[in-house]
Amino acid sequence: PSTFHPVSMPFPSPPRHVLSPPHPTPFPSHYIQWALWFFKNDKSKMWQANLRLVTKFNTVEDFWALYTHIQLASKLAAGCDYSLFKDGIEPMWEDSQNKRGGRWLITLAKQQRHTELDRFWLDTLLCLIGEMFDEYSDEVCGAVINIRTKGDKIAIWTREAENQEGVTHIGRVYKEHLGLSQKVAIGYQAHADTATKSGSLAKTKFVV
Ligand code: MGP
Repeated sequence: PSTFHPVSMPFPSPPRHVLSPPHPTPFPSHYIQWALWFFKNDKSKMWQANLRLVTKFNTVEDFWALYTHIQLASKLAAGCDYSLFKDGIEPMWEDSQNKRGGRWLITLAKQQRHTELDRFWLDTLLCLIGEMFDEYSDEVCGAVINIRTKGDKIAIWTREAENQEGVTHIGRVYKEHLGLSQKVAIGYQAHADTATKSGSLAKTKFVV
């Protein structure tokens, strides 16, 4: 029966680009969903209770919309963190995808907060979402920035600390993208060592 059905009537719609970019650009090769987390240090609570999921996204456009909307890392209060992790991996050592892994750690001097911190963090985010680590991008779990009075830190977390080939490839590519000089060395530590360290320094497994 040819009943009139308003929903299926052709309806002139404005050109797509008027409303949104013509083709929301998915990330390369497959649709990785990313999740941004925020940590605010409230010492009356357990560490995990201070960690909050902000939002998830899976297109370049949504990444920039988010990035331009949130506070720059250098403007966060001391004790705060941002973490960007693949959806389904929580930004903590205990997650099954992190527990055998570790991190490439960039430790910054206090004055670098004003000169390099925001650029380093944006470069780190772009390395992740652009999947810049070739065949080892699957090894990446996420990245963390810690805003700390004693000196800020940025790290890329990978899933398997024993994967020397993957870990060192990621470290070399990362260092190059940050534009760090050959003379600067960065170190990789296993989370198991970080979690059980007694002094201030966890043992370094790899250096590039
Ligand atoms: P931090 O926030 O990574 O570094 O860890 P910070 O504040 O610079 O301290 P430092 O020890 O590296 O000098 C601070 C503390 O937060 C740790 O000692 C843990 O108690 C807790 N913590 C940090 N992380 C990443 C985790 C985690 O993944 N799981 C749990 N359970 N606690 C964590």
